[in-house]
Formats: sequence, structure tokens, C-alpha cells
Amino acid sequence: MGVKEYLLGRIRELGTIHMTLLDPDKVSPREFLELARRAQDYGTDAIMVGGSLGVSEGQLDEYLKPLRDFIKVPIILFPGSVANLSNYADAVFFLSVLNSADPYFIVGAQVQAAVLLIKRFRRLEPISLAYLIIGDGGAVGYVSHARPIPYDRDDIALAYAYAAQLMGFEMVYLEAGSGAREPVRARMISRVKSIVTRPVIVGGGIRSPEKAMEAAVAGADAVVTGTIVEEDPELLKDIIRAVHEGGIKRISSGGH
Ligand code: 1GP
Repeated sequence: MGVKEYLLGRIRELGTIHMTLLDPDKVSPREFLELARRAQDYGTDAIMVGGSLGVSEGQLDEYLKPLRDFIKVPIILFPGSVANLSNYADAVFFLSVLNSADPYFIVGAQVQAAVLLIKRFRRLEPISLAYLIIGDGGAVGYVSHARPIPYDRDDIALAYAYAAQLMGFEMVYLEAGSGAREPVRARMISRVKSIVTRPVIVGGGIRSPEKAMEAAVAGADAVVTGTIVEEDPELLKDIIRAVHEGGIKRISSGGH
């Protein structure tokens, strides 16, 4: 089964899935493996690997290779640049920063990456993703020259997300930026989900079970947490549980 098919199946079953984001730039290879194992034990549905700054291809292979023996959930690359590809992962979010002001981040890097995927990374499953930077935006918003959509402009987020669906993107990611002071608001998530039928992933600044559940109940198909995994791995267990509970609650009450 492909990774996309697996994710869609889990979303159908649970309403909302949880994905753990690990940044090789922030931990040692040993800690990286340990965190991935813990996240898997706690019930995360996939491991995402990426960061906005400073990860080379050789470094990525060194971090990912040992994971293959221990991690059974999919490992999905979440690249900050075209140098962040590795054959030791299962899939790659082939992402376009749709609200960047620089065409390089919308289609330039993707053309370079397409060549690499054809020639060197044939076993990686690409999953196209419209990456929308919201509010704070964090490092990724800064680096990708984004014009972040204000937290309260649900109408602009909806317009971008629906445009992304019409343009054929397989998934949409509402990103407040790693470590954001405020996560994407529930109202924006539910507004986007009222029209968009592709999976909507939400992340950035979620560091409590309450906020994670709020995103799931509002309609997020996937909730991503990164910073909290490094800061307080114990809390991750409660966050994953809250995401799954929120998703089940939403689908059993007939929500989208
Ligand atoms: C960043 O959305 C992710 O790309 C996760 O953000 O590190 O704030 O959890 P946090």
C-alpha cells in the first residue's frame, strides 16, 4: 500500500491523524531515533522529517538509515530545500508555498526536485501539497518569502485552499510556523473544511492536548506537532490521544 493510501485510510478510520515532525538539525542521530520510536509507541500515524535550515543530504541519510529497522509507520520527508531528499524515506511532501512572493518557492524548487525524483529518488512516493503560511509563519515563512495570511482572514485561507484543490494538489497544509505563538484558529480550519474535500493538515504552535483536540474537532484531517516532541516527549502521548479522540468525536457527530 502506498503512503497516501495509508494516510487516507487512517483519516477515514480516525477522523484525524497525528504526524510527528522531527528536525535532524535540532537533535543527534541517537536522539532522533529515540524520539521517532517514542512517537511510534505513543500511536503517531506518521513521522515527518524536515526543517527550514541547515540539513544536508548526507546528514539526512545518516539520520534516516537506522530508522528503517525500527519504525513501521511511514517516514515522510518535509523538505526545506531540494537538498532534503533521501532514499531512506518512504514518501515526500512535494510542496509548493502557494502564498510565497517568490516564484522559486512556488514552482522553481519543485522543477529542480522533479529532476532529482526522476533520476535519483525513484523509490520516494511524491504527495503534492499546497503549503499555506498563516499568521506568525515562523522560520519557514521568512525563508520562503511568504506573505502570511492573517490568523483572522478565513476568507483568504479558504480562497487559497480551494484554488489549490482546483489546481490538483493532493493535500493542503495550513502552517502557522514551527514554534508559532498562536496556532491556526479553529474557525479558519472549519471554514476551509466546509469547502475543500482534500485532506487538510494543520500545524505550527500546537503544544497542548486542548489545542490539538480543538484543531481535530474543527475539521483538521491531520495535526502535526514538532517542537513539543523535543521539549516534552511525555506530553506527546496526551496530544496524540487528544487528536484521535477529537477526530472520532467529529466524525461520529457527522462533521466533515
Ligand atoms: C512546523 O507545523 C509544524 O512545520 C510543527 O510546528 O514545531 O510548532 O509543533 P511546531
